[in-house]
Amino acid sequence: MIKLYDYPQCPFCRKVRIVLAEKGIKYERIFVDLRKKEQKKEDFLRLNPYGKVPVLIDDGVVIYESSVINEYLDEKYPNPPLMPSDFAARAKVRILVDFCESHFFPLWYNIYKEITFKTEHERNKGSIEKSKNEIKEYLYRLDRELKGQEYLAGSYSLADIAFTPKIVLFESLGIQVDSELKNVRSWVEKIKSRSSYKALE
Ligand SMILES: N[C@@H](CCC(=O)N[C@@H](CS)C(=O)NCC(=O)O)C(=O)O
Repeated sequence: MIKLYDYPQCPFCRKVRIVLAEKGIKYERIFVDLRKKEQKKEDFLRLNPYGKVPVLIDDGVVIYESSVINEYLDEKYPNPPLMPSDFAARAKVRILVDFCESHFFPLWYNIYKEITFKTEHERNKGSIEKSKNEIKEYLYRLDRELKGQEYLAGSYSLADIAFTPKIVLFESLGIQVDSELKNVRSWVEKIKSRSSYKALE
């Protein structure tokens, strides 16, 4: 059976759990206690030299990096497909996944860490506001990407899945989606209504 080395609240582990849920794949979930630095122990570093979750083991093959894991799962377990078949559309999904992880995530994480790890008094409010404003610009970009379609690549894909663990915390992080961003608003609702959304737990 597939093994997933996992930490429940990790947004990267959540991405992988959503793919496993979408594909109905059964797997064993192995809790890695990040607070106890279990990810930096020798045994774990042999699986992932970066010392980070998620790590997936399938048929003895060890894979790390959530976006790589998700593409592996989609190729090995193609039903339902989470990538379009057309080459150009596949490239577009990868652009959006990269946009999510390399550009959107750092802003989101800046807000997350300020709110999660600091007291109200310690928080850098200016930095939170700056990240929120930049995220707002990115949400306008997503709204344009979504124009005329239900999901980022037309049909549901790894691009939507990359954003899902960030979306789930919008409310608690105080990230608002402007009312004029109708495409983003209905996309968020569609994502939340999928049964795989429960895999975030
Ligand atoms: N680029 C990696 C990032 C994974 C990552 O940052 N995981 C965090 C938890 S959310 C982690 O394991 N942090 C522990 C550490 O850096 O020591 C991926 O996509 O899988």
